[in-house]
Amino acid sequence: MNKIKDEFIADPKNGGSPIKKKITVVLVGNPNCGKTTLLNRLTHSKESVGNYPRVTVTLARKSCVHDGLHIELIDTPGIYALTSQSGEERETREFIHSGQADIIVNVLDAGNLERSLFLTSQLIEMGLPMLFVLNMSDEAHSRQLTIDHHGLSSMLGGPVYESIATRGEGIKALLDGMVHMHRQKVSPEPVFLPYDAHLERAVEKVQRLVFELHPGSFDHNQSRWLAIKLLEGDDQILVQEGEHAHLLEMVHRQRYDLARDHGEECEFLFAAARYGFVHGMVTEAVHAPKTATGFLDWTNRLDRIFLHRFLGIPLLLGLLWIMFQSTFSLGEIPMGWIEAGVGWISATVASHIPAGLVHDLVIDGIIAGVGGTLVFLPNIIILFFFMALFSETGYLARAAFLMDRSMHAFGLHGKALIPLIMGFGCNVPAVMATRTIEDHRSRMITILVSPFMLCSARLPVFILFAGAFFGEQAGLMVLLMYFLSIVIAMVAAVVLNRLILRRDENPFVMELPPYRLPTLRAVMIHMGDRVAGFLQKVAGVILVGSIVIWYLQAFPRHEILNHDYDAEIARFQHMPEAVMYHETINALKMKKSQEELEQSYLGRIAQAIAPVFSPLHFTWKDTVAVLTGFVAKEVVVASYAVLYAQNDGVKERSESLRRALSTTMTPWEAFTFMVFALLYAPCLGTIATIRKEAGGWIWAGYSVVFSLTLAYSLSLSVIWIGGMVS
Ligand SMILES: Nc1nc2c(ncn2[C@@H]2O[C@H](COP(=O)(O)OP(=O)(O)OP(=O)(O)O)[C@@H](O)[C@H]2O)c(=O)[nH]1
Ligand SMILES: [Mg+2]
Repeated sequence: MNKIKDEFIADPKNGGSPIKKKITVVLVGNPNCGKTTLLNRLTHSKESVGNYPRVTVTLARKSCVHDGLHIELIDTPGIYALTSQSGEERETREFIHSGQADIIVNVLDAGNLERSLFLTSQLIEMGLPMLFVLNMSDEAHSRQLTIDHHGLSSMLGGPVYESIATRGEGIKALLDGMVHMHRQKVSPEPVFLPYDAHLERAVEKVQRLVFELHPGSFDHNQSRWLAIKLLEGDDQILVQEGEHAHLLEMVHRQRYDLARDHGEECEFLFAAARYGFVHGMVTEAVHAPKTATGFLDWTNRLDRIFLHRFLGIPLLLGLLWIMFQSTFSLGEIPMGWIEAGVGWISATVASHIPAGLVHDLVIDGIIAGVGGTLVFLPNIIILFFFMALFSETGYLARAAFLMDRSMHAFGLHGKALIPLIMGFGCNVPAVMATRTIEDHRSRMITILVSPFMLCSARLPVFILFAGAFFGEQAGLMVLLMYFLSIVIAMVAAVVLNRLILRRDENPFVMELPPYRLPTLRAVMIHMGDRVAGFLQKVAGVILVGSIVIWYLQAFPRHEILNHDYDAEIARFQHMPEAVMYHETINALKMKKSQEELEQSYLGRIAQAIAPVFSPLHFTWKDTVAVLTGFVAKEVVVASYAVLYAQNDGVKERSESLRRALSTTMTPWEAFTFMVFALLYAPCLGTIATIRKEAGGWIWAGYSVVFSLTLAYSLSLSVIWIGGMVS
């Protein structure tokens, strides 16, 4: 455990009595109740939020100082009950059970109290110091719900606060509450949920034995809680008590007897008692108007349009089309500015560095590579602005709902939708988001197909190629690539289902959150995350990649060329100007640099591998781009930028990469490359995540081999079809 955490200090505000210098507070609540938004407000952080359940899939630690106290806040994946089973839910449960938290903050959705309080009914039995926050109280107000805080507080045995996390309201009071609870060492009022006589008797019996087996370890509250957990069949607690065979046998017998007497499994009996408790509490503390009003009404009305049986899918397609078209066309303008800016920097720097190695490294290596990638920043910003809007308004959950049935047709679990959609951003969080899928086989399929989703790192490749080869249709081509990525993912799922994994049919209901107006802050956080990630890569892997590629193609220097180009160029330069004078000199220079490139390290490596790709009509430069893309897909464009900067015999900066590219390939060849770039092996980051999440290199290796095979065979079919039709 943390060293500082266990240090005690004399508290000046409390007569010098010793308190911990640092406390750990955990935020626990249902999915989508606003825990992460609250954490961001409490600690001024920028963790991802979204208006759909299960955005957070792993613990996040942030800290703040309030009133002289160091508070470490832990954000957890949302859970509906402490008995939840999926990977990310287990993480929350294990953290709560680990006893690392000094205070639990139970975040409740004020507009949905009855559902939120089921988890609360399990938490309060643990007898840990706890605060309750009625978040989203703006929505409760707009629905004209009145909540009796005092009543709720006395029923729950802890203080109840109110907050609107999106607006930062109620944050200070909540922090004050944590500090107060810690300083005053407020211990919670024990809350006993009333179970019926049968259940109580079983609890008492088990509790007595727990007491005997752990003498002096537990107080009454804790032993009761343990007994209830054992009877509820909590697997974690059962494993923990595994060595006490006698206890397990008694638990088993009690569960059996209860199930036989009541005709229902024991966990359902406890759940029914909890629902009863919660329902009673809500009836007492919450007063609602007779008819549904306000935003729920709006949600219903909007859903009638967006989830319409016939209109739903065309609307989804229309919205996606608008998104990609804007990404492309709106992006053009700022792209031009960045291009001009990079050109200016390049020219200015060039004029200050004398010709030579350093000059070439800076101009042809660093500026060409980094600048060539940076121009796609506006596209990334626009795409993520739309993604943030979809996610924050709640439309993303509708998109998932609309596609749900089709997903099942391809043998994918309904829960796979959100990870796949997240894959449009980055495959790494997408693979992590598969934690929400309990079933191992379904999860593995989703992990293996999610790298096919067109991530933002691959987007620059398609924008570059679409712009270079498909003119007016560029936006449509990019959209086509997105569709292709979805179709391939689906087909791959079917193949995987057949190949290695048996088909699984777990029922799944998509939860639809109410529509919410996105706040500027949330949209900014969502976009900021991606933009920062992109810029980090530009400053990191792309910078290094550009230098390495430049080095490999600039060395070894002064190899003997097949032809003495310099002499020939000099001869031409001394001749009187003829009509073809400039063209001839340029052509000679071009040939020279081409030959130099071919003799460079890079040229040799690429030529050694090129035969593998020659059936796809890839030149050795395309091969280089593909190879470097293994590290990170953004590097593909940077590679082209560096390669073509060098090949630009006369170093005419005005020749944009697009134009240079369009002279070396036919549109069919370009499309073949696009298909290959879309599908071939995930980047290193994704491979590492697959290994971690799937639990072994085998799966990571499988993913690489599977995607390479698919990429190659599909690209081969494309070039073959291209050859037939053109
Ligand atoms: N109207 C309103 N919306 C809120 C409030 N707090 C959060 N939200 C919105 O609710 C949605 C869910 O917020 P998150 O913070 O991602 O919820 P979470 O509890 O972390 O969800 P998971 O990580 O999925 O468990 C987002 O769209 C937020 O902008 C609030 O007080 N009022
Ligand atoms: Mg969250």
